[in-house]
Amino acid sequence: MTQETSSTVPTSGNAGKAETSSCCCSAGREAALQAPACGTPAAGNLNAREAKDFHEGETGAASSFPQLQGSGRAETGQESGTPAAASADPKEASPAYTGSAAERFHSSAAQQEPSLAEHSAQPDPSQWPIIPEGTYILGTDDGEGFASDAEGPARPVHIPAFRMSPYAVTNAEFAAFVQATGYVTEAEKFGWSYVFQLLIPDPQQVKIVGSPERTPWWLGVEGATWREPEGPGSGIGDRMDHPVVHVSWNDAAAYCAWAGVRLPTEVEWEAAARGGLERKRYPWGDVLRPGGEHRCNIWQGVFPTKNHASDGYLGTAPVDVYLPNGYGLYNMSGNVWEWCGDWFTSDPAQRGSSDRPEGPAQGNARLMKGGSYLCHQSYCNRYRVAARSGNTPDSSTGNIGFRVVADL
Ligand SMILES: [Ca+2]
Repeated sequence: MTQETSSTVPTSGNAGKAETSSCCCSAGREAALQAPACGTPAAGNLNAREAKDFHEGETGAASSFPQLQGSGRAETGQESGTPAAASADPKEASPAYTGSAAERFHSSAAQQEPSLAEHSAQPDPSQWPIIPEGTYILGTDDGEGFASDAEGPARPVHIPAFRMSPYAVTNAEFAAFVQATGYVTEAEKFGWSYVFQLLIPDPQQVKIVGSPERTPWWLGVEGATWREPEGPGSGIGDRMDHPVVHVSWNDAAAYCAWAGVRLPTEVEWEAAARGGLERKRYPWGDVLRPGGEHRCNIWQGVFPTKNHASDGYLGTAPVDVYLPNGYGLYNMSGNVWEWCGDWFTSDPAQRGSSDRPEGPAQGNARLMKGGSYLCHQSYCNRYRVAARSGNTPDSSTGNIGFRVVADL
């Protein structure tokens, strides 16, 4: 595999904002995201100038919207699309999803509007698994880890008991929040959000307001929101049990305030993700696919052009697919990045530790854990439990969601 190195040095015009990291599989809304966590030429985000141009380009542009039909579920084995081209992974035999295949995949799903009236309940933490008080070995010295992300060293951290939602917050749950409060997300206020290129049936039919120069697979789609994840005309009617996406950290915090819960700290998230195991790479052990069985929704094939989706999903998956970990938590690896409460830092001395498990007191990016459906070992191996990334609090993409916790 190609082990990426990390660069956490900002480019220019961002003095004092060096502690910002963005995985190559995510994208930031603002200029603060200048520091690519992945050191490949393709990684990175908007620099200050690009971001300025980006936002200037948003205004006054003509609109041209597609009529997408949305579903995040790739019906593997039922596609009649283009056969897979040569794969980097000979074990992958499923058809590859290209742009045209994505169109077929989308058009195969029934389009429905979410029925907000059906989802009016706040979450009930009393039903959630308890993560027991204890001293957990967090971080890693794993050779596959990204030292420049401050994944290491492995160290003991004492954590009081808490409850964690077994699932990421779903579209249904977020709809209940919006129904109760009338909340408007930041993507809705900004008027656009980042969508991964292969999820857009026809990029020529959507209004692209910009794209990060070094991560061109992220397209800023006008009108992309949690309700319409691929832009106007798409929908979540058949994705109510999928994680809500296109929600910023600020949106997640607003949901928590309404629901009487909070975002986990990084150390809480990681201790929970480990599922009672110690010093393991994934929530279930050290082998990605034990017995050949998929345990998470990531990328199979060649990033970023061919996703064989042999795990069953091109985009998001329902929050309860695959086996849970030892604490009964689902999809702690893959599917969507999950916002944590901490500020991100790439300084090991400032990250969560035994004496400061809540992370740094301030920063420019909020921490994310878990990786997403875009992660691949060859490119962004951040679906390991110790992996970490960050993004600005107002950023939103189609692969960032969140999960919540409650104190006992
Ligand atoms: Ca997948």
